[in-house]
Amino acid sequence: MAKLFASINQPAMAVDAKTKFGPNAVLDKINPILKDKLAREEAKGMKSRPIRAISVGVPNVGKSTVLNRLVNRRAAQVGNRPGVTKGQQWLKSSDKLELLDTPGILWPKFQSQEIANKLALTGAIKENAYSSDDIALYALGKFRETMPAGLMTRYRLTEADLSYQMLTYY
Ligand SMILES: Nc1nc2c(ncn2[C@@H]2O[C@H](COP(=O)(O)OP(=O)(O)O)[C@@H](O)[C@H]2O)c(=O)[nH]1
Ligand SMILES: [Mg+2]
Repeated sequence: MAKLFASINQPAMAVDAKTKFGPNAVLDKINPILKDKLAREEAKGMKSRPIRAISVGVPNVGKSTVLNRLVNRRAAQVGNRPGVTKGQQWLKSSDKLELLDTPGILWPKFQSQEIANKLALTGAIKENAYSSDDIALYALGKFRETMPAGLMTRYRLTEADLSYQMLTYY
């Protein structure tokens, strides 16, 4: 992922929201990007204002969790389903950084069934918008292909179970 962003010249940092990281790490990343703008404002004698940043992304990827980490409290509501964040609120991370949590966004039409399946699987789409049987079969097929060992451990399956030809999924 870091390579992908580097290849399009997009500053990026990978974080695990479950372990500690703070506003300074983020500000270290943002400040060089805004350097010219901040210098212009200072030259005009404007007093320095906090940087305001918003979270953008598909539902249920951890936006609110990252923001809570940055404000060091549970200000933004978190949940393992899409649509937990409703409305919008500015959160104070430090004197230098304010953050806006937003509900996730999805584009109006998915390019393929594969993309729709993956979004459903990661919990980005509301459960009543798809058939959970179809998505479960899709997941089973996918995991059988990409991580059979993990699948066997998690569901206590044998090799024979995995090679069982019952799956027709689309
Ligand atoms: N393991 C792990 N789980 C996370 C991480 N960030 C968020 N989660 C979990 O993912 C789910 C969705 O998080 P949330 O912040 O509500 O996502 P949002 O819809 O993008 O705001 C919650 O159950 C979080 O506890 C992370 O970095 N690691
Ligand atoms: Mg949220």
